[in-house]
Amino acid sequence: MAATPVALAPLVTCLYDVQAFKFGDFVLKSGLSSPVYIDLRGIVSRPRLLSQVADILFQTARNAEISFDTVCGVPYTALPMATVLCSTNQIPMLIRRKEKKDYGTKRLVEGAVNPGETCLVIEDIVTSGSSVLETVEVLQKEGLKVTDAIVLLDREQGGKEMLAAHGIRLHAVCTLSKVLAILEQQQKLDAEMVGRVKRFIQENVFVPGSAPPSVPKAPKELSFAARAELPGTHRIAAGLLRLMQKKETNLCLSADVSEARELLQLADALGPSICLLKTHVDILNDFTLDVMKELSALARRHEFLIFEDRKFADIGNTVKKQYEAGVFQIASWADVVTVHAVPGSGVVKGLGEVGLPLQRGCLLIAQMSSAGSLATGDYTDAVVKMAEEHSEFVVGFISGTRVSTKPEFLHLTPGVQLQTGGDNLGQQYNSPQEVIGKRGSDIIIVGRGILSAADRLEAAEMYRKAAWEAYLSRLGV
Ligand code: 5BU
Repeated sequence: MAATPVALAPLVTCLYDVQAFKFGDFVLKSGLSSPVYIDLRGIVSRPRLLSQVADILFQTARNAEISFDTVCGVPYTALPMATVLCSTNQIPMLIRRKEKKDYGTKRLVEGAVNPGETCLVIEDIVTSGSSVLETVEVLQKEGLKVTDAIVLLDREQGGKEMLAAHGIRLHAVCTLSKVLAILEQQQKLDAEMVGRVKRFIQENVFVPGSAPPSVPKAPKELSFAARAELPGTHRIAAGLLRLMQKKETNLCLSADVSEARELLQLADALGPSICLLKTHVDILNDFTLDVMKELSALARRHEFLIFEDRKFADIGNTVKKQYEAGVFQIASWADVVTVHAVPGSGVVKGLGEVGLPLQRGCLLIAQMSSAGSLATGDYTDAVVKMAEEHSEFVVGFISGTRVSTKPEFLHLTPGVQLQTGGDNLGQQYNSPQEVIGKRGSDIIIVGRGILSAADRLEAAEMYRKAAWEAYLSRLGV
């Protein structure tokens, strides 16, 4: 598609005419003294200008050849811009609420949220990039992909670089230098003021990590080794984090096979490459407790943990029995199990009564990888809260993205393959780089990506390396 150039001079002139740019001496919200003040809020009162701005934002997205399913404007100034853009071009829109979630049970993102879809973020003006990032993180927490943001005006104070460090490409319709050049050429600004503004911009570039006073500093990313030593880290999580660091692996094998012999062969051959081996024990045709004893011996030899993906989802009294007894006696051999939070906290309490004395842990399912999953938004938030209230037994989450900022919790993500796509029953795949590098998860769970390969060990090593490298680059190593 040939790019249509965006005519900047008429736009800048219109913005100047509506007094969007003020030059003089101002004190910004951050406390900084600035020779320039930009306020694009007046655009909403000029319908023709608002339409023009929306068209230009859309044209900029097209010129950059970005593909997206939905659009979300950063509240509030960019909201009407996104609305006009979406309405004109018949694109579904999402609204991000700005209110903190403790104000009630309202959703943080309104509109049809389909996890896995790509959302384009629209912003009016970017300085440090923190407002865009805040919206991006809320959208990602809902399972949406965000790769690009379009901004009407980039003040060129480090926002583009900061967002790039978080995997977001920022495309600016216009930069502050360009505005200065146009206004100087139109003799609306003298050379002295242009010089002052340019110096101000250069002297106030926010380098990633040194946030401006008004922007809360992002918590420093801790290594797996450091997270293992935090006082609040669960014993199981600490052990797992240590072995991950030692073996340099954040790969969990989903060993979805139906014969015990194949399960044990896989555990022996791939054991050195993995930190966890995940089972669906009820898939096995020839389950015996002796098989699980052999599996436990292999787990000790190769240093990985056993994870039964049981997805307990009943009242506490029932799950307690399902966990401890019956044919499978899961608690006797599984270090961790998955749990649905839907019954309420009784499910965790019931399992804890059996698991805690055995020093076991559980993972709460905060999001699922399957299309149309109902585990999103408020539900996910409630799961995180439940985990925090039961951190004696909950070691982390199954989720597509990082859902908790607490480094004590682990995030494990299924639906991972090197090739993105899905199966014909709703599974959706993301790459290890996307899951670990961009969405902030810790461990990838891979089944068919490895099991369907001609050489399973070679495939496991490929996944191990991809996930480990994504983790290292996240740390900035
Ligand atoms: P796959 O072959 O890589 O698609 O297998 C994924 C495994 O993870 C499989 O055992 C699922 O039961 C499991 N899984 C999942 O795919 N998605 C989820 O949200 C949860 C578990 Br929870």
